[in-house]
Amino acid sequence: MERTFLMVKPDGVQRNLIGEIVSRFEKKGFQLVGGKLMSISKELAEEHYGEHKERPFFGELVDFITSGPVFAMVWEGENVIATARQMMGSTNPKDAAPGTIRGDFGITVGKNVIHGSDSPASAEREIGLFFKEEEKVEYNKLMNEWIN
Ligand code: RTP
Ligand code: MG
Repeated sequence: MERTFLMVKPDGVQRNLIGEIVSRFEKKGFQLVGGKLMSISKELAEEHYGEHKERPFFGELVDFITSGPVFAMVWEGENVIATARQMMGSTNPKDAAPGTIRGDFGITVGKNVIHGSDSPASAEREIGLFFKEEEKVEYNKLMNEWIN
């Protein structure tokens, strides 16, 4: 079963959106595999966003993601990587459709509430960066029979 890495960014935590965001993925039918409130070190931030290190906004991005706690999560389900990206909406909230997380709660591209892996390779890389093996929980939910 596919897994993805999702993270409520510091703005989402400060604005009390953890519950709302977790709730959307729960109600959709995905299964929570791991979740924790944590601070991101500068080193972890630079590694996580390494693909953007030559971009002009890289410094701001690292400063922002380390500016307060984040809520890091692993979610599992069929096509969860692409579906979670759809549920998040476009990177820039001004282009994000109403009904998406960024469309409903964000205004500017810098503070766009949530991060989600953009491919199977980045999901695997990011889950490995943020979660130890023992922090991921294997369990069966009877409810899955009503979804899949
Ligand atoms: P994320 O990685 O955070 O899930 O966002 P994303 O895939 O939708 O967008 P990505 O291209 O990976 O960009 C990472 C984050 O960098 C910030 N950004 N700022 N000032 C700018 O033009 C600009 N462009 C991107 C955004 O906060 C974006 O989420
Ligand atoms: Mg990205």
